[in-house]
Amino acid sequence: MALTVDTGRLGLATLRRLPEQCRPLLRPGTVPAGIVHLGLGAFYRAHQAVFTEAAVGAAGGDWGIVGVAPRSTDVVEALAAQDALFSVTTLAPEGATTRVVGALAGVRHAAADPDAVVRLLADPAIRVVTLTVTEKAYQLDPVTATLAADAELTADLTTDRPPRTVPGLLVRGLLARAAAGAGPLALVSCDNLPANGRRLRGLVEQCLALARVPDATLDRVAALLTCPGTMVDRIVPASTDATRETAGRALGVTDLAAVEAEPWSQWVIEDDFPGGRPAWERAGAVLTDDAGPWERLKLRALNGVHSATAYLGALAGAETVAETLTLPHLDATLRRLLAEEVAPSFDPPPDVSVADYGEQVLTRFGNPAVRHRTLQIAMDGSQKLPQRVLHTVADLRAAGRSARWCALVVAAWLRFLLGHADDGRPLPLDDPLADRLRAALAGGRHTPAGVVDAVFAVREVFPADLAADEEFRAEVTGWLTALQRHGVRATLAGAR
Ligand code: CS2
Repeated sequence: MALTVDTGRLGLATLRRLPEQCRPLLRPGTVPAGIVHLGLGAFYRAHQAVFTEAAVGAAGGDWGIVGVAPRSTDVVEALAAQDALFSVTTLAPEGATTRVVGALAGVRHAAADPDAVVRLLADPAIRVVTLTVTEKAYQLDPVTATLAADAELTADLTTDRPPRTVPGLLVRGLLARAAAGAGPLALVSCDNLPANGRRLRGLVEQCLALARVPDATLDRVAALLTCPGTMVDRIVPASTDATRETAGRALGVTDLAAVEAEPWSQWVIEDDFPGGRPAWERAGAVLTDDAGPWERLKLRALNGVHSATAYLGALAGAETVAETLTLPHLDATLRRLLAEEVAPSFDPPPDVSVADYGEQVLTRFGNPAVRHRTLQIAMDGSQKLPQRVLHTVADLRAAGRSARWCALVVAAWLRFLLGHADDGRPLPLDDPLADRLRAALAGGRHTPAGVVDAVFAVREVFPADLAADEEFRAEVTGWLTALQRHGVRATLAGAR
């Protein structure tokens, strides 16, 4: 689709033409690089890049960011053509505002030149490496967090070829850094994984073991590294032509790397940075000793409810989250999920009320200006459901409580896996375990009990004790029966 604005391209040369309120806080090229970021998706550009720009703008420091795209070429090409500048449009219900962000000091495409990325990770000027690569890129079993390396990662770790996977790049970079004596590094996962810092350290250790690295080298790498945990939060739908058009209108120049996001933005970071860090607290981030309670709050009360909304909405034929929230009775169902199950399942951070947080979440989901597609959130369910819903179930069941509303979410996912919405339209299954899940369901009669039996046997998603929990199975089977017979609307109307 042709863009309506054709008055030039965003870049250093056109900065002065931007309306004053749209200009970046930093000018790329003026802040030396101190951070490497892996994963240049929309979420990163609207979240950590914005925090870091504000922190450096307020407090200074050599914390320019070199952004590395592990796979996608489009974003690197767009950013390279724009001197690493891009805009973020904030979608408040009352109107949109667009601003250019100048946090990136440069961009690289890992697939085009993996060795350059390895050298960068070994560069003493780089003291922080952050990651937003999505859950599946870690190649860890979602339940046990043990390494489930595919053929590409195995080849990265056991041969000399240039690395092609994210863990492969990291490990090669860390080995090069240890060999160069380049000083300590904080490796920071900003993905929605439980205990993401510990998982990332576990990933690195398991990869080094698979690579048969000698003990002395293992010790040197371990001594280099901290892996602070984080909680990251901002709703950032995938960019579309409409995103780029809105940005183009506001800026007066074309921005092919434009992103859009809701107004809310939160970042909680464990303060463990041996080589220093930007003054992120000056940008509103919370620095803490333990991000665990924040992470549980966010994964269970936001992401769990997001997945619930996405599966129920997709089955009911709703295109976006905001549209799903207008389904009769959905709101009441999500409130009961939050109050009766999510809230009692864990201890929240001090002075935080899960009830208030849940209300904010529902208001955020209802923001009509944000067009977040249910099918985008429905992706990769096998990687998401454990920490978003099944950990809540495990904690409730261990305390002798029922997990009825969580069972509805699981049932909605199972029905989604069967591949058809309530009106018969096909639903795509985009999941790294798609083949396993399809095979589990193949051939069987799709009775509710048969579907539960088949999918509960997938150990990467359902741990054995949960799969053996008869009461929980019965709840899921009951909801799935209702969903299959009557559809989402009638099931919600009759939900007690
Ligand atoms: C969403 C998240 O796509 C998804 O699975 O639940 O990306 C969500 O929008 C963010 O975590 C919000 O911080």
